[in-house]
Amino acid sequence: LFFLVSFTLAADDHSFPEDFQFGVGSAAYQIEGAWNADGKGENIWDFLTRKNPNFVSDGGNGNIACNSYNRLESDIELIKNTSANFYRFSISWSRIFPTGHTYLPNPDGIDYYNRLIDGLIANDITPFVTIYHWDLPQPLLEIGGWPNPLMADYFKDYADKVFDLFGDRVENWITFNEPYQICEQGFSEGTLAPGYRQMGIGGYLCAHTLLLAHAKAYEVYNEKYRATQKGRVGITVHGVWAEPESDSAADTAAATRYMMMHFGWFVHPIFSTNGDYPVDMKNRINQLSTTQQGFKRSRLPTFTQAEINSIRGSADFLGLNHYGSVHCIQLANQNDYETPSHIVDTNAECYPNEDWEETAAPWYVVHAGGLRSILNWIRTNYGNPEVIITENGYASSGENLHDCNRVNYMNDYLEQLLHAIHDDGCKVTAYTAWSIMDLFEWDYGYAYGFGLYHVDFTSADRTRTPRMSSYVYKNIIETREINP
Ligand code: BGP
Repeated sequence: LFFLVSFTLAADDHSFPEDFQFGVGSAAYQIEGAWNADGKGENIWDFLTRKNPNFVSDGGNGNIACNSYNRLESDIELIKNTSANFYRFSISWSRIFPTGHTYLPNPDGIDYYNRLIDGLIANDITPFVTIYHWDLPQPLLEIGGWPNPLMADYFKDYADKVFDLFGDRVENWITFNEPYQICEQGFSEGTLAPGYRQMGIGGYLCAHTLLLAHAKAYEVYNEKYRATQKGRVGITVHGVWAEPESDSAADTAAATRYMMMHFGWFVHPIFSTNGDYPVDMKNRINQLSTTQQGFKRSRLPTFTQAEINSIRGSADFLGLNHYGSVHCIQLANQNDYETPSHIVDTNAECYPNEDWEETAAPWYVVHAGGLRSILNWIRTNYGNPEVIITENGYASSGENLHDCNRVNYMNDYLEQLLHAIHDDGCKVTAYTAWSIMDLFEWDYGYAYGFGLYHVDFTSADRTRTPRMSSYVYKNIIETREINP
């Protein structure tokens, strides 16, 4: 019976709760273009894609992207056409503070975000702002970037100014988008800017500073702004759902380790009661560092008790970016690896199941049940915090205006979300479709897109055309129901 109940929605359960909010998303470097317009400073993506034009697989970069910097009014119109309740976008740090330092502001950059925020509000669209979505000012990389502990204070100063400048109109804040990708991919594996390859070391240092930076920004908001601005501050973490390949104890443990060491790495310190990295993560890295790899201390830095206290509970909601799922088995022959890496530390080999539908983005496969599972994992492990789905979407290539696959994806994931809300009691209050339009994708440039709108990147004005999914989504938002 439980099986039937959980896979067929009762009539009432087809609706989203009355106060549930729907949005569409983007990020500054992926959409704005105008990389050096009106006093904007250089960021790590500007720098790296210029220095190494093939860093992104199709040779793409965000120099022009969707040219949204110059299409502000028409983009607001296009968001309005989806009936979205909110627009999630990010602020380009180097557009408003070209050197990264807050004592040197760029008035034109600040003006751009003021016009964007005011334009959204005038159209009844709530601004939902990501403070940092991967585009670090280049001068701050030159002092080491996130692995440098000083960055926690530089980020605090930046967040403080952002609250001060825009917080009279913005009530929804995300400090960081996807710390795992920023740190592990940016500073350990080198697959995202700045492309530093310091396996099993750089990522942990970066993550440590980033968590402290997040907590400091949260503290500043509480001390200076919360009473008057009455907003909320959260963090967005990328959550791939990991299932064991079989029900063996080894595979089950591998899947749990994967969850803990990707998602829990960041969610645990903020949302668990112990306010620190997951215990298993600490033990494994400590053990491998000191025995197998001959380090005198753990490669994972430690927090002081005061730091733990400041990180624990430092978010009003958890932002979840969810695209796909994996199956895990225990890594074979882990002792063959002499160099440290997060993969060896995790000791799990995880791949999408062959039966799951592929999308145009390698690794993102369709498994809608994974969304319900990860939401329940959050509910049971972290005391059912408020969750906002800050990204979910389907990658396709080409124009694809009649995007049935994206529509099916959206319907299926939203249906699982309804189960999580109505049947399981998960506290999810908002959903963001990634992305409002096709935009620059970090690994693959313009090879595929997630857009509700197609963008013609060969046309000078980057013409936008609505896809079928934009109408379907609009209908869902207006009726607050999925209409398969
Ligand atoms: C998330 C990022 C987004 C977006 C999306 C698609 O990780 O927050 O900015 O890019 O993934 O990913 P990709 O660009 O790797 O296809």
